[in-house]
Amino acid sequence: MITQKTFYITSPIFYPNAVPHMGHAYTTLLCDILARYHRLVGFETYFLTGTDEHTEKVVKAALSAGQEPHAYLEDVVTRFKELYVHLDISYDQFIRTSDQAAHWPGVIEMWKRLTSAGDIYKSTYTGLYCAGCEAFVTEKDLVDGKCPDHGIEPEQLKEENYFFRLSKYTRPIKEKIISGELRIVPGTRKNEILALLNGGLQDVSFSRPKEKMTWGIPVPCDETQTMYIWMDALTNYITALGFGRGEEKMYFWPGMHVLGKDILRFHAAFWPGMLLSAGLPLPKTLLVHGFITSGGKKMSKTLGNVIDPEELLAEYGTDAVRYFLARHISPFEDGDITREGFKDAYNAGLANGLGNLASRIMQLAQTHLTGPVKLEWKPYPKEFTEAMENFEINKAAEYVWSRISALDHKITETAPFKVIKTDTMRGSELIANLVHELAAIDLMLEPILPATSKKIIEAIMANKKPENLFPRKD
Ligand code: ME8
Repeated sequence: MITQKTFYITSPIFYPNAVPHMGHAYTTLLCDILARYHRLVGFETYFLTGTDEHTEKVVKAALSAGQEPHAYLEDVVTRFKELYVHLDISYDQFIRTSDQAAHWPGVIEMWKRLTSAGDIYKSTYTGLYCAGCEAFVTEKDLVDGKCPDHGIEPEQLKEENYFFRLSKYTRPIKEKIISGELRIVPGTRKNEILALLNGGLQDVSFSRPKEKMTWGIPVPCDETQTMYIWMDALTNYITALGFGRGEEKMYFWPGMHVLGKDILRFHAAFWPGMLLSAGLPLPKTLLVHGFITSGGKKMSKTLGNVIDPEELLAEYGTDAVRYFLARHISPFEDGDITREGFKDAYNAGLANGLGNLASRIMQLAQTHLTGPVKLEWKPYPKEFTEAMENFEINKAAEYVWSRISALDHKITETAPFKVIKTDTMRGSELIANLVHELAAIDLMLEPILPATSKKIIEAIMANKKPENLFPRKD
């Protein structure tokens, strides 16, 4: 029997309380590149994204927009889906936590499993809550009394809730992270979470009184309580596979999660704790990326440094944005984007780089070869696969661009346009070699710049110069 290798990758499910921004575009693009790469190398791949809708932020945003929450959500979800079309995101499923048929049964099943394991109990929560993070926080999470991520003062709460016995799982979670069974990439993030685990995990409040959380999934057997949003949200990674409703795609589990550093502890502590309690395997990998800033600062309307992904996409096109994010932002560190930097990178890497190279080579081929070269399939080079397998997308892209400049030099060095004047055979051979090398580069471009890669391979197969792929921008 042939069992196909599977690859399951998820983005966080984003809050639809505002239109998507560059950070959402970045995370989802990382997932997309990895999903496309794994499909190409033969994995049965499933790529999940979606929206995390049971947040009071949505209710507030809808109110201030003068809309009813459901209508507001439809509009914002449409904006996310449009962004994904414009960015060429090849997701297999877009899950919405308000989907009572797809998502709710699995969350209810999860709650029941935690309860049967004896891990849910009622108690009083006294403490702080940050509505921005949708998290119970402590004084030490604050800077000048405010949440550093959201710049707001948390609310003081005293309420009766159901708690999840997360403390019980501190040790097994730690062991699985140390052994690499739950791999956390990069190492800096692994160390960060191990330091947290060394301090011991506290039990967490897993529900809120219904009058405070009007919007959400009711706790089974207690209508007066609504499930805590992170309990509901994290479970999406398996409800999407049919957990609690037939398990049709559960064979993809466990998979990998891609997320930003802001939500590491939910993914590396809460979620593994829930899975252990429910008797399910932990995710294989968490890829935790940094934050994108603009001019070294957090993007903000007040600073006027917000770069809207849709604006860049409209001005430069899909693959230009994919190129910048893939090559010029490291998934392991914080990255920066400015309009000037974007334009320079575009002109250097795409207009003068890839675009010019493809056009020079295919111009020669079209003029001097009698027909298309015969393409041979070659496996990906080790430098490329290693970078991809370590999730170092920027390194993989860097390698591709090193091959692009090497090929550029080869044209100058071998000068087939001169050779062909005196030796037609030798000249044609040199040109055919250039086309073969262009095709090898193009195959590596496929997960990164899918549309451009397709145009180049079509030009090669038709032995024709492609249209101007990346016009220079002044
Ligand atoms: O946290 N740079 O949703 P969210 C890079 N609903 N990535 C960024 C970023 C930035 N400046 N800002 C945000 C939530 N992100 C929850 C998730 S998952 C079960 C629930 C990205 O809309 C990054 O991936 O606030 C970050 O983790 C995520 O958006 C937070 O998205």
